[in-house]
Amino acid sequence: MAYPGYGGFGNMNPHMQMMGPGMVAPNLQAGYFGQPQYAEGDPLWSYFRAVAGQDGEIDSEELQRCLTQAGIHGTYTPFSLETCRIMISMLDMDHTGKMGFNEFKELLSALNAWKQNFCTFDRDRSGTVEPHELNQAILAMGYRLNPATLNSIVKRYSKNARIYFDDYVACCVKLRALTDVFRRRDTMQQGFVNFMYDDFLQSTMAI
Ligand SMILES: [Ca+2]
Ligand SMILES: [Ca+2]
Repeated sequence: MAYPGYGGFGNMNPHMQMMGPGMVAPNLQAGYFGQPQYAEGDPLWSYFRAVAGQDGEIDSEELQRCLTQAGIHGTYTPFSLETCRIMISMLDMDHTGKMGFNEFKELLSALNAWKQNFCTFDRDRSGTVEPHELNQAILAMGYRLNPATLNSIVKRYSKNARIYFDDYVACCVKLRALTDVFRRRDTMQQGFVNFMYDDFLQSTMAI
């Protein structure tokens, strides 16, 4: 298999995939439909509500502000707006263009894992890792990519032969999202799928 076997973001809400656009969801809440409402008892819920504001969902500016204030980046440079946009589009399973509660929770746990991963490579805490360390990180996450693919990823996400934390996260987000798009269609897990042109663009342009 060419990609990790762990459950990706695409599997986080199986109910959602069964709901067509015309169907009325029970317990409708912005960004949180099709699932039982256990958000109220969740310690993150009020934090999410505060960040999301009136529309009940988190957009890229709200996300950037919240991640910066929460100090998720630690000693590293705070996330750029572009990386926040990528995070949202990657998790936007219900196509609202913004981040709902479950999507937000999923992001926070992924971010913590990626940060830990980055820190293990950035031993001198310079805020950057070497290209070959990005290779190792990608392999350590379970992706099996050939050297040419790894090279093109490194080229895309490095600046002056270094990879910054922000770009590293953008890379992880995109790799995971595109892998999920592919995997959802690769039902036989054969490592190849057929895409119609429109389908391909719809799946990849949004990310
Ligand atoms: Ca909002
Ligand atoms: Ca959403």
